[in-house]
Amino acid sequence: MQEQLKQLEKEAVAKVEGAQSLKEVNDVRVAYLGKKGPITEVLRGMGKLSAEERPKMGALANEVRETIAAAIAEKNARLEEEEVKRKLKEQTIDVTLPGSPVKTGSKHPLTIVIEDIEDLFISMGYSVEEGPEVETDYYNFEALNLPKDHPARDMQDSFYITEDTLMRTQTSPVQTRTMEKHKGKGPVKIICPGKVYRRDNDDATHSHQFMQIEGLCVDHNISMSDLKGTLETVAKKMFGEEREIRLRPSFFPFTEPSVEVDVSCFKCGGKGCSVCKQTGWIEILGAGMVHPNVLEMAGFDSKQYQGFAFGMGVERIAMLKYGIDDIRHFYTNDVRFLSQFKQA
Ligand code: 2NL
Repeated sequence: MQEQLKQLEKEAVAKVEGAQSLKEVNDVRVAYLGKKGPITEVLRGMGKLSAEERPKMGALANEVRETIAAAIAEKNARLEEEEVKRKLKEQTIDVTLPGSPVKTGSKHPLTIVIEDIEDLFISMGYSVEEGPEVETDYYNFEALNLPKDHPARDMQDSFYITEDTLMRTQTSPVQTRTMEKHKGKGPVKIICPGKVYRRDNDDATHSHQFMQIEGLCVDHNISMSDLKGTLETVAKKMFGEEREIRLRPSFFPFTEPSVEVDVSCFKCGGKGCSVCKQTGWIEILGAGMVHPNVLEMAGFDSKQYQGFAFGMGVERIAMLKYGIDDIRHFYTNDVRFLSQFKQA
């Protein structure tokens, strides 16, 4: 019996030593130390032993059990340590490697131009105003000195909702609405960016829907020189500090006098090139002194108050600034186009 127990101990310890994994060690434990294991089996035969031999054999059996258990504990500890070492090696992270880039979107070029102009005017004490895109005939035309049957309405044909409501053709109605709210008291200093609509045949430079920014400044003693100084600041901000502006006489029903504003060519500096069509100048916006009729209809005394106003097409500015050749690029949402306008 003693021999048997010693033999079992040898066998079990050898198997523990040879085990390759925690699971194999556990299998050995179950096989040798379990209730149905060979040691228990041997001890069942103890009944045949004498009274002196029985406790000796019991003590030996316990010793064998403990030896096997100790071998198992030691092996487990070694296997676990090896496992940790293996994992550490396998999962090493090189913290000096560059991170994977995060893809960020970018602003729409029209948004960039609008925000640049907004920032500039806010810095000069203006506020940004918005208003409805579906307008009444009154605010879109009448209040801007364009009475029914005025020939200048032909150039601004629109999409009509009813006889009297239409998609606005300019953002000026926001300005007349804002002037009304001031109840004849200046100053009014606002810019109005937004979508406008025209009945037009779309091509590379025309769209039935586009964006406009209009500006309005109404106060005492406002003159053409205020207009010129302000627009020169705009031109320099948008096209570079070296730019100059030039005013040419023009006509708008809502301003008198009216001007067309050119900026010296940012490509050739004014010598003449393909961008400025050899003239050295590029037209960027229309402007003028607010017509007295417009001031009066909005509740201002035109003897006490004067104002200047201007309007520009945002697409046109963006096309010039970024060298875009087709207005339709702005609306077709091609990421290859849009991703080119990342701001610094
Ligand atoms: C252009 C010309 C212009 C205005 C817009 C305006 C607004 C009020 C009163 C007077 Cl409330 N004028 N706006 C003035 C002159 C020109 O736009 O070519 N736009 C694309």
